[in-house]
Amino acid sequence: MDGTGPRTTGGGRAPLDLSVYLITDTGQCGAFGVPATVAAAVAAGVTVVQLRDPDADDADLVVLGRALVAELAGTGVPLLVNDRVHLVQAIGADGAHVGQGDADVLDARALLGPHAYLGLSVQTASHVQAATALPADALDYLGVGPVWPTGSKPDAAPASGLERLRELSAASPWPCVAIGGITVDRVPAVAATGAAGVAVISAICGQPDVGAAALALRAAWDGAVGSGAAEAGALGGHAVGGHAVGGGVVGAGAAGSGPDDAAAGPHAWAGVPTQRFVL
Ligand code: TZP
Ligand code: MG
Repeated sequence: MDGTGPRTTGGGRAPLDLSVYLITDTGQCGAFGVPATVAAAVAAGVTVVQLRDPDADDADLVVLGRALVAELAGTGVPLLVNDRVHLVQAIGADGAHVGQGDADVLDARALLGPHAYLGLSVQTASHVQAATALPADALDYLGVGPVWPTGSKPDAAPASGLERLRELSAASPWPCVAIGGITVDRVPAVAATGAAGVAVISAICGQPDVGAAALALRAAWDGAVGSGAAEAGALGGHAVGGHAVGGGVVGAGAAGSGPDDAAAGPHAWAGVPTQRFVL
């Protein structure tokens, strides 16, 4: 490492750019479809995609996941699989995201190996505390929420609000992505808590113009964290707030983020301009 590239976490994983994180919902994507939604959203600046379809059986999820892998090829945007850690390899995804009631984190990490990403949902301070007892490189990030009520997950925990998000983000040695009821208007309040990004379903899936919806989230996040809006014009295309969009991106890692930086303070990754390369 020469000090200029992205910092790495355990297993040599480059830190994730969690800033605008799309979770797919096959029903909400409707006739437009999940792959087209992902393509439009990523072209507009989404930085992580999570494949989530609790109703699909394993075989159908693998087919859909492979379609997303093909859609994301060359973009540098990672695909994570919700819950079903055992399908990550068959799909060719980059990792998984598990909830409190899903696979044990260490079992999931053992199945995934050291190079895949792994995120964990938390709702309470004791969830964060339990996670911090794990080896730091077992996880890459925490998902915190629902922050606001959500219609997208019928069995979601009660909404816990911005103060809880602030508290858990501060307590977490990993970057935290906020989830649940997040709209464009709520992005600045989320960014002010020290969270590393916003994870959404309904703010993108099923929107009349998926690309415009994702672009609005991208612009809201970049505006809120002040990540070099002035230099965006120099990147060409539909550059928004320092993130080049409208084309593929590679090298989605953010400098100085993740567990390695815990000593620098709980918010070492917040607002750090993302290192991205336009294809
Ligand atoms: N986990 C906690 S809330 C939620 C999940 C999967 C759903 C978020 O969906 P939306 O539509 O962005 O509120
Ligand atoms: Mg789950």
